Amino acid sequence: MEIDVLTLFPGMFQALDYSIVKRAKEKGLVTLRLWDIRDYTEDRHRTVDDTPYGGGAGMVMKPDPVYRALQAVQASSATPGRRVILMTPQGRPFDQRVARELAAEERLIFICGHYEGVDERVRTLMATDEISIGDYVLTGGELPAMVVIDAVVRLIPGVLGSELSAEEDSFEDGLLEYPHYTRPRVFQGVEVPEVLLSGNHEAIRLWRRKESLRRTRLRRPDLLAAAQLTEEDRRLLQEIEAEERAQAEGNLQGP
Ligand code: 9D3
Repeated sequence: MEIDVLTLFPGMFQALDYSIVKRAKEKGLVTLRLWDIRDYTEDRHRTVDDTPYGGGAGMVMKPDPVYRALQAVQASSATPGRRVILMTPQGRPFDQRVARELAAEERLIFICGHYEGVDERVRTLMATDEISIGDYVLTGGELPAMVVIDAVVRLIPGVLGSELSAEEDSFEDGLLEYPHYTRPRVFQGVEVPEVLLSGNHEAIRLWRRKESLRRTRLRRPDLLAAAQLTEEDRRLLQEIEAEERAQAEGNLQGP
C-alpha cells in the first residue's frame, strides 16, 4: 500500500517509527511519503493560513498550497490515489469497520488540517472522505492520521504474523476481550483464576467467552446489543445475570 500524508508537521510522523508501520515499510508492504504543505506555498513568507472571511477568532488553512501539494502527490505515483481522506472533527467516526475498508485500498492520501480548520474548498474540491477519530478536540489532524494509518497498516496481509486472522475473527463478534494472565500465579495476593491452570481447554474457552460477555455487558452495552450472539452466548449471559441477582441478594442480607 502507498500512503501519502499532506501536513504542516511531517516531523510528527516519526512516531510511526515506533509502530507496526516501521516493520511494514521494512517488509516492503507499505510506502509512506510525507509532504510538507508549506513547500507548496508561493509567497516570500510561505504563508499557509489566513484570517477567516466573515471575521472571528483563529486562522484558517489556505486551500491553494494544499491543492498544489495534492497535485504533486497525485503525479508522484502511477497508482491512482482514489481516496483522499481529510482528517476533520466533522468526519465519519473511525472504527474497525472503516479500518478494514481502507486496508483494501492500494493507495491512501491523507490531508491533515491544523489551526481552527481548513478552507471549505479543501473538503469540497479535494477530499473524497472525511474521518474523525472521536468526539474530543485535538490541535490538528496529524495524531488522528497516525491512528488511522496504524490501524489500517496492521490489517494489510503479511504485516502481522499469523496471529491476525484469528484476532480479527474475535473482533468480528464485537465483544471486549477476556482478562489475560501470565506468571506469577499469585501477584500481590491476587491469584490467577483456577480454571486457567486446569488444562481443560473447553472449560477455559467457556470461561473466557463468559468473561468477554460479562465485561462487554458491564462496560459497553452498546456493543453487546449489536453483537451476533450464539445460543451458548445467551446461556452464558443468563448465568451472568443469575450471578448478579445472587450478588444483589447477598448485598441485601448484609455480611
Ligand atoms: C475551535 C473550533 N473547533 C471546533 C470544536 C474546530 C476545530 C478544528 C480543528 C477543532 C480542532 C481541530 C483540530 N482537529 C483535527 O483536525 C482533527 C480531529 C480532532 O480534533 N478530534 C478527533 N478527530 C480529529 S480528525 C482531525
